[in-house]
Amino acid sequence: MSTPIPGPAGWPFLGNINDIDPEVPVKSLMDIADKYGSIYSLSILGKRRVIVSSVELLNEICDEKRFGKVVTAALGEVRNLTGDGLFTAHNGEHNWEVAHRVLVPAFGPLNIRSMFDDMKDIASQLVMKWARHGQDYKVHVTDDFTRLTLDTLALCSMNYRFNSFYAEQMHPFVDAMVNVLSESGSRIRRPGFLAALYRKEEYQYWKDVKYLRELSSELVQNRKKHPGSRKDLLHAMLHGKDPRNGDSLSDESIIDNMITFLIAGHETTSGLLSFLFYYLLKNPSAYKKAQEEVDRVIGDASIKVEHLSKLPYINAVLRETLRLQPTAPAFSIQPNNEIDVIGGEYTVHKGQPIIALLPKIHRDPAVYGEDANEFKPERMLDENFNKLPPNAWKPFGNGSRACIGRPFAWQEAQLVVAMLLQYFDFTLDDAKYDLQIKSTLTIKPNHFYMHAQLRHGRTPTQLEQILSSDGTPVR
Ligand code: FDE
Repeated sequence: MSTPIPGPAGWPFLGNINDIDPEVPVKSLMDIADKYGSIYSLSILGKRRVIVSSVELLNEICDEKRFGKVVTAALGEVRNLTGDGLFTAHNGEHNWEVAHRVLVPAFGPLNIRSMFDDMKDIASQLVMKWARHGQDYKVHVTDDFTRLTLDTLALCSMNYRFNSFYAEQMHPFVDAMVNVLSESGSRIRRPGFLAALYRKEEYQYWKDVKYLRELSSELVQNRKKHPGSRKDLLHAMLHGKDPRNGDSLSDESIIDNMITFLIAGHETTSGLLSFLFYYLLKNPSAYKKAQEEVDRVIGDASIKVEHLSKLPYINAVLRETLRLQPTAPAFSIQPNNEIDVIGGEYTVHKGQPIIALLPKIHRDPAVYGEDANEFKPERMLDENFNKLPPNAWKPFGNGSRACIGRPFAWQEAQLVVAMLLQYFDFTLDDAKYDLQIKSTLTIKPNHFYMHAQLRHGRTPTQLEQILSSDGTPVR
């Protein structure tokens, strides 16, 4: 017996396109879930999709024996830029397998630990910027965190410095990347035969794709000429061999993956940091606990990698932020078989993507209770986190296609949050500000500003001395 999947009625051909606000599609998808429940379907320009919003259904579709990642919609468009790189590869593509096996160890805990000093280098630039600007300066939170995450990725993965903190404008690489990503979203909303009407957009899109690939190619060639001794991700891609068949990555594949890391790792992590500060500022008792933890564990010392494992409350704050605001808010899978049944009654077909709508799943009252919409880091402390039912918290995706950059992003976020709480007191620019969301492929707060005041009456010069010390306390 199969039950029809509910959903809003649509127009012929256009389908439900008008039910989705192109500015914040996630919000529209969440609103429709409120009306139609934990499973519904939509049709857009003739393509049908199923959207699931409960932990129970997500748990079922996380079974990789039955379901696997599908690259569709905006992510499908991003293939124009990153080809069969890790993020945009179809399940089972050969280049994915090679790159995955070569890169898993490179993203492993030991390697990530060795990136600590470079991460701290960039984090210190952020800290010094805010210190020197002083407390009257209106910090554009998402912009500065984007500078931070982009520079960190480029430095740690390929020893390239964007030096975003030394420029008023973002690096042209960022503009090109942002444009390609936002066009990837727009292109799926216009049928192919309308492309001719968007000549200007199309021209810019392909120009940006070309620029991004050329710049990346230069970086690869440059490294080949001057190999040096760095064991970063680029090194791993140039010299690593697939343990299974001895294959190496082609230059094309290296470029695909270099751009992939920048795309996958910078907006998601900068969104995470931005949301986190929003929630701390709106929840003074959580803010206080986080800061007390930092003061207790790190005190006046210059942070070291050993400190990071001793910050359970900060960890919980990071997890709780990604629960409420999973910055990659959805991932798509499809059945491995032509046909399957989920929830015991709904028929789903291969080729029809099933979207896991994470911000809804992460607020499932059956798992998180009636206060699921509230920010409560305590529920994410290890002892509670480890008791969550399987697949109740999936901000890093699922199974073999889950986020390879997770340890990287986690270490970076822990470090930055700890340093910022250690050195500054933060306030909202507008005490009445309520969260607004901006969405591209990822989500981040919109129009979010804060102020940063150095603690303990320190001067920027004193702070600089602390940062450059070897970790022994300086007052
Ligand atoms: C991936 C990922 C995912 C999945 C998607 C799908 O499924 O479609 C997710 C959900 C994610 N990721 C999320 C995230 C968050 C954060 C914060 C991050 N992420 C970060 C990062 C950093 C870096 C570097 C990265 N990231 C990377 C990456 C990659 C490469 C990928 C793909 C994988 C495969 O193999 O597929 C991902 N990431 Fe992430």
